[in-house]
Amino acid sequence: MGDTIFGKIIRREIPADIVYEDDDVLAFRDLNGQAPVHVLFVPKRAIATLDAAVATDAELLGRLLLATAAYARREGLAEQGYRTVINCNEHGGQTVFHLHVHLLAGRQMHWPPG
Ligand code: DGP
Repeated sequence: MGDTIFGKIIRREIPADIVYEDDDVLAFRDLNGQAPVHVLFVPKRAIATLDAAVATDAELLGRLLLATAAYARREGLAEQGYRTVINCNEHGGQTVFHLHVHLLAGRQMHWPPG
């Protein structure tokens, strides 16, 4: 799998506004924020898309989601609520092929999305 801009952020080769890090996950603010809070949660070990994930990725994917939820709780976002999004491939709107969870919060979300 080719490297992406998120690989460069993980290796600190380009700057990002990092808000959370543990052994498996890095989180930083989206460059093109769509809500008052828009943070990307990225596994340090790259998986290109959700479609490319396999059974041996289950623990990493679990850690990724739990890190996202714990961050939202710590930041006081959980009670009012938030949205998490994983875009997959072209119709999903994925543009960076290093799987990531968008955490969007701080305003009312609407459904269905456009
Ligand atoms: P997606 O479309 O789901 O692949 O989301 C990719 C997101 O990544 C998009 O919302 C914009 C964001 N993004 C792209 N390049 C950079 C970057 O260099 N830095 C940061 N912080 N975010 C980026």
